[in-house]
Amino acid sequence: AGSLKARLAELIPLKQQQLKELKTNHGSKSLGEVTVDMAIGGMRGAKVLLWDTSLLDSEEGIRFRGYSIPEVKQLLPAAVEGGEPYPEGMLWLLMTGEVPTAAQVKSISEDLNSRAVIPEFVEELLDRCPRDLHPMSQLSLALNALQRDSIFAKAYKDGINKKLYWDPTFEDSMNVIAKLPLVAARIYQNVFKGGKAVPVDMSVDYSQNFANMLGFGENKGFVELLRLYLVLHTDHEGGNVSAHTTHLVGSALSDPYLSLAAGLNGLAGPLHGLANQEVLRWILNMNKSLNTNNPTKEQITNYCNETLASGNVIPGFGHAVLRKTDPRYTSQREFALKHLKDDPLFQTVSNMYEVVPQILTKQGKVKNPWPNVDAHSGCLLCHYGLLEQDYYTVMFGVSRAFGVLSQLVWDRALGLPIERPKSMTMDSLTNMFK
Ligand code: FCX
Repeated sequence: AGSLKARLAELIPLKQQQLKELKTNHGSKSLGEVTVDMAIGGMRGAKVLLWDTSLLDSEEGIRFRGYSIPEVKQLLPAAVEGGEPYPEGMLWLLMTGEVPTAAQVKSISEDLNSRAVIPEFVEELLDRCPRDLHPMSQLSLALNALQRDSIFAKAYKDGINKKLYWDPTFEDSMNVIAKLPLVAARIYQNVFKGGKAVPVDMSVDYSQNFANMLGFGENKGFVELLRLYLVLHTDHEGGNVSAHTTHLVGSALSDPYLSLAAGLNGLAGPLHGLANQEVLRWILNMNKSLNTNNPTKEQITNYCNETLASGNVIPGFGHAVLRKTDPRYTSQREFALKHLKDDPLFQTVSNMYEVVPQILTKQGKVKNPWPNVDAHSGCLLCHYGLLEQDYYTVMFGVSRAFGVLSQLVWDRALGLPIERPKSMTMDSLTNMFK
């Protein structure tokens, strides 16, 4: 009693009833037309997904269960007075829609710590990966291997009643979230450091543990940054590649390990989560070519124009849905202004904020010239000494698990069906409008 799972068990019948009423009362109503452009153009704007954990407004940005980022920061329990919220609290909020108490947050930390072990064969698998296998590929590999212990897969094989699917989905999801820092830290240690494995400390929170394992546990600023980072990257409604993929693969009743691994393979694309790595690489290449660590706005402008002229995107800018500065960017900027105002890399990121939107607007085809979440995260991590860009998307992935797996639990609780949209051939479309 009082646990997250017990609360979910109470909420599920209410939500099932809400869905039933939605279907009965409004099932046949239209959400708008589907145009040929939508079928060709990556389904932009087509309202065809159910996703409860967060909702994105193109002007205002993300709301998690109805709460904006400033509200989340204010409402969720924090480790340090006036500091960053615990991601554990975010998990409670995403799963239940309710703001947890400090005691409930603590119960999540303890629950996750108790689940934080990985089998030896997965450790060996990671240890045997060549150093030049991308950290995201290693993450995905490890998740697929951890799938051996899926409780959902076993329950399905044993003939579990479909009404109970959510229970093993919840157990798997909590296990995955608990195990991710161990996997992620092992990858970091193997690829970039001496391969040191730090055990879980049962008395501390998720972020402190993850920081300990990465080798940054003593650095209180880094731990606070990690809390913020893990909160901000959790969820961005259902249509982005990692969220939609997890949901899609899960709809075939693939278990949470397989579903999340699929989602993370999408996060590893440069137009999605890998953009955080690309941003830093782009800035460092610029600095290298100009032989400075603090380029002027004019130099940045010239470098942007070169990037565009060579047929590349400026990473960290633009968005498929957002039409304003991403509040996840703004929140990281506030963190930087508070903790690392004079960092030259932050100054470059700030200067880019001043010049890039105008350049992209002038180019005339970008629908959103403003920065997204990925434009800022790398500079913060660098400030605290986590310099290895190839690793950044792994941290994004650890956080993203919180959102997409919370929704996956609800997908199974609500009995959502296998996804199967209709596709068309070019000829069939051409003939349709002859
Ligand atoms: N630099 C240069 N050109 C850009 C651009 C950018 N930052 N953003 C968009 N464009 C271009 C597109 O490539 C497209 O060109 P095309 O017509 O020649 O194909 C045109 O502008 C219209 O694209 P638009 O409708 O504005 O954007 P999309 O919805 O198609 O794509 C993304 C959105 C995010 C993929 C796009 O803005 C982009 O490539 N940005 C850079 C990569 C990035 O930062 N991704 C991270 C996004 C996010 F926050 C995340 O998922 O993590």
